[in-house]
Amino acid sequence: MITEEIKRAGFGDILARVEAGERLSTDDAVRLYESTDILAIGYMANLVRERLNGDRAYFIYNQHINYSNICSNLCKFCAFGKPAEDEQAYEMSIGEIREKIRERLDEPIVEVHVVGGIHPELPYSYYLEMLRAIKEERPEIHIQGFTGVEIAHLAELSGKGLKKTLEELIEAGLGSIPGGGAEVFSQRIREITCEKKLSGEGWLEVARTAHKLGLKSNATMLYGHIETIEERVDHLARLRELQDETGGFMTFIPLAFHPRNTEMHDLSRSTGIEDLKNIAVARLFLDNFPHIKAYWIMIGAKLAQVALSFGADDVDGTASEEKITQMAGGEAGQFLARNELVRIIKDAGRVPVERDTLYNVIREYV
Ligand code: V47
Repeated sequence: MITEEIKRAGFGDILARVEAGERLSTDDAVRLYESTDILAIGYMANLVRERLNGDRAYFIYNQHINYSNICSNLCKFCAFGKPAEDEQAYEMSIGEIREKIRERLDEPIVEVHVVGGIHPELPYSYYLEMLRAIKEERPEIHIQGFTGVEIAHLAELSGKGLKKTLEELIEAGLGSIPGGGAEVFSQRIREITCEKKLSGEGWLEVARTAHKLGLKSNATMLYGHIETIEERVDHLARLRELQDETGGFMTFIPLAFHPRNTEMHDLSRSTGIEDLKNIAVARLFLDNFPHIKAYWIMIGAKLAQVALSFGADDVDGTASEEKITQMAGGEAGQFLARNELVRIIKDAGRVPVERDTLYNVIREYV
């Protein structure tokens, strides 16, 4: 019996808490991370996953627009951001962004995921115009845009504070906020890898302010570089605490560090077990997050399939033209057709559910 094996692995007490629906402690999370007994951890994560989401596995028909890679933060783990003078630097005009939306009007896209670097020169008006232009081209589309780091930058540009800036972005068409920019909240990690970036507290403050305005958002954690297990658990604990306060997070997405073309290129890619463990521990610890995403672009479609039995209930979406992972050596590809996503999910024994950004069901593929 698997439960006997879990007890033999030393997790009898954690299993009892999971079965009783009780919250896990930070010590529990550290113990889980330290273990290599992936089947024991996965079994428990799957119990929570099925309790919350049954057999459903969500995906979305979406489009990514990375409007510019020019960035003044230049984080050591990032291959996407470039200084303005770099030969690979680019920025899209509002006209080019319109064209990106127009090009795909014949596809049933429900969400556009818009993120970019912290551009030193683009004015605040560019961002408002971008939102309005996307909505003009495709009024019904949901714009999930601007990481907490970009939003804090926009608040500085506008000089109007976070709340007012968010209100203006919402007015211009912003529908929700993606989970990027969280990295690892630890000040130690930020000083070494991204010293110019918004602090962990700053990121959490953007999420708090957004949630209070009724805007939903996601959260990520970039793992597999120089962070310790304790720093991962601290990151998750801070997210769980804020979620208790606001309830505004929809999904947690662990992001596997890709070293190629970054200043940290001497590090190795995470292993499959590490990827699964990050998904499973997140599912077990973040008891107040409705969804855990296995982002296939970063961990590959095959491992995302397995992750659907290790705590994940979402695989992201069709996602063409995503650049952040590609620039850092991602090999999973940039586009999966809807029927491929459906096949991947069905083969994993789950029911594919096409969703919109806010997890309203568009279609179930039974
Ligand atoms: O904030 C940067 C990460 C994030 C690398 O909300 C890297 O549904 C791995 O947050 N290797 C942006 N990761 C992407 C993101 C995201 C993606 C998909 C869905 C959602 C969502 C959010 O990518 C950045 C950073 O943490 N990142 N460089 C790298 N070399």
